[in-house]
Amino acid sequence: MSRTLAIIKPDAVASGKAGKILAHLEDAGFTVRALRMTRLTRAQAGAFYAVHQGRPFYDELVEFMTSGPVIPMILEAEDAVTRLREVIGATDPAEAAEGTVRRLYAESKGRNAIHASDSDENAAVEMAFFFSRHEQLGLEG
Ligand code: 3AN
Repeated sequence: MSRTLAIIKPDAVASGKAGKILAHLEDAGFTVRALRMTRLTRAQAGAFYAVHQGRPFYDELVEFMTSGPVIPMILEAEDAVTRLREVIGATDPAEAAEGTVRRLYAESKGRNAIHASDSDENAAVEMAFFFSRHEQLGLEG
């Protein structure tokens, strides 16, 4: 078993799709190990997406991610990172496969409903970004 970080983004929270997305992830075989609702500051969103700094969509991305509450969560499954990327679909919902979270619930490439870590290394960094060591250690069983 391994773990990854997902974030239900402000568009999906605002449109009342958070529950459906959570059910979709559980139905796909993920166990929720930690979850909270929070609102990112500009500094936090900027730091989270630091790898995209300088790209044309960076400012828009930070603006969007701070526009309302988000729901970060730690999900567990076999090959969690790879499996979750499959379940959420391509960045652009128009290109996402049928039945994926983004195909079902995302509005656009920018407002695309959900984030998922793209590697085990980034998953570790991103889980630590939202959840304390204490919270992560208390998740066994
Ligand atoms: P993914 O979320 O599928 O890993 P990345 O890592 O390429 O996609 O991009 C991170 C986030 O940046 C995306 N989830 C999306 O919200 C935003 N983004 C990426 N490309 C664009 C774009 N061309 N226009 C607007 N926003 C974008």
